Amino acid sequence: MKLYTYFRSSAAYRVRIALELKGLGYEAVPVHLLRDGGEHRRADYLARNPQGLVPALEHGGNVLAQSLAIIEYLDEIHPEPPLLPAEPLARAQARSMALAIACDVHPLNNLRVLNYLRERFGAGDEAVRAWIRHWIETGFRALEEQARRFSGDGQHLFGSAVTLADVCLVPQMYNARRFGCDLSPYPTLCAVTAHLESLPAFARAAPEAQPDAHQGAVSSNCACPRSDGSPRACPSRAASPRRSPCPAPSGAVRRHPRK
Ligand SMILES: N[C@@H](CCC(=O)N[C@@H](CS)C(=O)NCC(=O)O)C(=O)O
Repeated sequence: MKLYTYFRSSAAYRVRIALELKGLGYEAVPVHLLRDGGEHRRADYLARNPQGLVPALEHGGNVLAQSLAIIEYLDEIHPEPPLLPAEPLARAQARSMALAIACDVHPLNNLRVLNYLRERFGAGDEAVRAWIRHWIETGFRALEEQARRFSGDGQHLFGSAVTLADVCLVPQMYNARRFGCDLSPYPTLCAVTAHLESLPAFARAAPEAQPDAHQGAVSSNCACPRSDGSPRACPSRAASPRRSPCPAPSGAVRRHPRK
């Protein structure tokens, strides 16, 4: 199995988590989203994956795009541990939480969307950061309420075992920290994330644990480049230690350094 991945891609991060949870070995093929205008736009990558985004999974000579389709495929061919509950309503609830992140939050903050805001509408750095935070916080408000209702143990978004919803939450929380969201209104999401990040499978899938996180100067810059694709100096290094997403004990909000 080959996974076309970028260390900071949250969609690729989801698939890495699923592969790790299932104990599936894979070859990681890095696709740099910033270098040379984006390796995902090159003809050889588009020939494999016409959608032109990461991740893509190559398996048995076939290439699959879309992280959730890939994860459900993995779940079907390697059912243990299951990433969706067995009961139909529970499955739908877990999917609903996953989709709230994958469909309603993440796409709005994708690189090509941010670039379009800059190029077409002249948005500057602060406007782009405000946009990112707005959509993450809007999504998290609803998700926090759903987590309060559906978490079985305060350690998982739905029920008491890892589901697709958790697989989507951790990468989105990573982005929320990167972009300086105030996470204090989301204590349930913070507690769930803290638990999940303590699990070895999630730790192995984390951006800072990926070989391409350490390849060259460009990769240590933010995946929120200038519109010409050139890297921007970023105060948060790619390999920055994982930090708790929760407010500091004093009640002061712990923020990711602003870019
Ligand atoms: N819905 C897709 C989203 C994939 C996606 O947006 N990937 C991002 C990285 S997280 C990407 O390749 N962005 C490149 C760009 O926007 O130009 C999935 O879940 O796989």
